[in-house]
Amino acid sequence: MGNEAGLADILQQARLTRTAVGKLTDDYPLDLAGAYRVQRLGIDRRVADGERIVGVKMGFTSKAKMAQMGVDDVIWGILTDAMAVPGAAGTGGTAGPRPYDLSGLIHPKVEPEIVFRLGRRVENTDGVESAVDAVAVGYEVLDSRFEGYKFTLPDVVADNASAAGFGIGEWQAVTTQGAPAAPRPDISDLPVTLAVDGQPVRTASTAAILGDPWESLRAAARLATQAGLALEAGWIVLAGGITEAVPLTPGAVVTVTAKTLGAAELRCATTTR
Ligand code: OOG
Ligand code: MG
Repeated sequence: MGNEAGLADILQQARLTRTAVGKLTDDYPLDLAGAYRVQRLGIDRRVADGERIVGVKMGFTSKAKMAQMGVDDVIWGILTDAMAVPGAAGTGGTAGPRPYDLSGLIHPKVEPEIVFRLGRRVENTDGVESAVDAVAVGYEVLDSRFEGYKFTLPDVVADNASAAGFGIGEWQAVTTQGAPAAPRPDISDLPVTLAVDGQPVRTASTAAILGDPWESLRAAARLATQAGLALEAGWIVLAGGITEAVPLTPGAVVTVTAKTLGAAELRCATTTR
């Protein structure tokens, strides 16, 4: 346990000082269960410092992501309010959101996501779909604390699945809430585009997420049940990157669109460190 606290320290320092470290598994034996304990220790510290848990993020739910990062199992990480990018749904006005500051990050990337919102607490896998009260298109900002994004599965789990930020487009209400047998919105094959400065750089179908993003939600409920945790009312679930993640650069304007769901936007600040 002492060792796990030490590993949480290493990752916390890497994040706070913007200095990537070599993978933990080069120097320490770390299995998946231990890695999740290290992840939790890191989150517990952030909560002790005033952050609030707002949901979870699924990782490696698409082949594109597994291939890009060289791993082959579904994982999860924990999201806090400090990671939320305000104004991602667009303001439509001239006084838009403050540009997103990259200067606190090591080597940020962005990837398109589908996001679920839970209208009630989920304590097991039964009928988790009926707990969803809204879905949206969104994105995730990743920032591995490991040099060159090089990690094994336990490393990336300990590093809270590279979580750094997330933005959510306009919520689309799911009106079937509370009715387990009611049909869910079909989001199984929506075209998704990630554009940088107006140029599409990645496109894919939401089918890339385990065949259907709802599968990722079920996987989240399964992982939560295994971990003895509940998914709380109001939490969000990021279903996992649909395409490979692309590097973020100062001044970049990133737009993620999904047919029928809308768009989410990320405006990066032009200042460098
Ligand atoms: C790990 C995070 C994976 C996803 O959506 O698959 C992830 C990484 O790629 O560094 O967030
Ligand atoms: Mg992701």
